[in-house]
Amino acid sequence: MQKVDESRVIKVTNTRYREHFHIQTPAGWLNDPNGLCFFKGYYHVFYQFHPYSAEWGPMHWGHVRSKDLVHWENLPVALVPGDPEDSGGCFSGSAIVKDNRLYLIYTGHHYYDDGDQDHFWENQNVAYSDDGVHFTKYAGNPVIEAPADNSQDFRDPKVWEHDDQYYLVVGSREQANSRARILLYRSSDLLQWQYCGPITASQSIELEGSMWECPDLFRLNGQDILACSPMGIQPQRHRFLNLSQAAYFVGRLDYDQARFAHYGLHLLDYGHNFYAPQSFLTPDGRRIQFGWFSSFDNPLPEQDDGWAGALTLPRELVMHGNRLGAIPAQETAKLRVGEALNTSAIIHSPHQLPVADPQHTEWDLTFDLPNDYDSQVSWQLANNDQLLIALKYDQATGEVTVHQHGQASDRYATIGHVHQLRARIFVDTSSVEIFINDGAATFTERYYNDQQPVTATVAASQPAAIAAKAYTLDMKG
Ligand code: DQQ
Repeated sequence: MQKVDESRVIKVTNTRYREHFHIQTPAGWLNDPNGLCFFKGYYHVFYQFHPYSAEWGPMHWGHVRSKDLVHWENLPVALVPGDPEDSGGCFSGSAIVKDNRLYLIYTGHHYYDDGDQDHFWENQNVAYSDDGVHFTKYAGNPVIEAPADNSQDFRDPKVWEHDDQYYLVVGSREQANSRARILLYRSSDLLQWQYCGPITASQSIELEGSMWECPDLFRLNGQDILACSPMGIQPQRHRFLNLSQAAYFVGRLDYDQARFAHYGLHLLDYGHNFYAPQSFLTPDGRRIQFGWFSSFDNPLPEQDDGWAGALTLPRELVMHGNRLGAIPAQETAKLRVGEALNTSAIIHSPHQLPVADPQHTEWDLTFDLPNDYDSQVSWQLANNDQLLIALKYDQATGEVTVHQHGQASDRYATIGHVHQLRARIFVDTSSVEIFINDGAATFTERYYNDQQPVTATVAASQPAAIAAKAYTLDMKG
């Protein structure tokens, strides 16, 4: 088993954009959340990690654990690449507990020796741990190799248990037509896997994508959900505007026929920066998801400071009508270190919400819109020179719009015509997460502020009542 070369590990050189209550690396690069689970009294979160620079590089699995899902303890790197079955990286995967042992199932990434980073092959591997801290790679790796009709893309296994069997889905691209598909495997021991076949495939690259990374299949309120991170979808008016997106299908998995029948593809989050989410079941039966504050379209200024990327807060997935939505996990209340504001007012022209630390604040805003059909209400975070993030709801279009400073275009979610808008907004040093109307829409955003003071302001196009609560948040609290 490879080890981290401590002499090459980088350090954070400037804390100006460091988050206060989100999972981030000690230093170095982070992308997808991996291996979410609850094991021997701790929640575990792993993440795609490059400890030697603030750029994406040979992928390790970084590791944190928590007793309460919001206060995290850094642990030693769980998986280091470079062994024969993960020579080019330990790519994304998932975790499951069996017989008191924690199993990680992850993708081994391999480059051919032609120096071309786009020329690779992938297989699936197992590692295990009895203490949840130290991991051993299984001597019989790989446990799954790609089927003969597969292209080089074959990654991100997500495992679960059903009727005393283990199943996993893996993201795949078929060789013949270059389209995304999801493959299903079954096992009784997590080590010997039987191929069940492709359960569904993209109907068109333009509309549904060429590769579905990080698939996640789970049951919620009597429906089967296939979440995935499609690459290659073309923008459709106000939808699918990011380079890569996180999306889902609602349907039903037929385990015997290995078929997932489903309705159309929907966005999981409408913001600029959300990708590769993964979910798991808490011991009390909630489906909790973490995502990566992705950045494909814009530079990450924190790379100059020796780190990059963060994971979202834990979100509880809920069905909102026949759509999948998310609300902040109830544990986020444990991050509150003080009440910052509790007020109500009739607002019209811009109205500042005075809190001590607007960049480390949870906002809970309820707008009661007047009984007409074209009111607009808004919330924004700004410094003296720049609008950093702005949220607007327009009754006439039924659309919520989010603007992020520096982004070429806004992002949109249609929630329909409502008379009450509740926005729960979590602002950290360089991220904002917005939850609208208990699961109707979420927006996940990064922002970078270099100037004080920062202020939060609400406004309405016609007089509207607002109830505003705010709490200061900190993981150290
Ligand atoms: N990131 C991992 C892959 C996955 C991609 C590599 C998604 O396993 O497909 O870091 O962001």
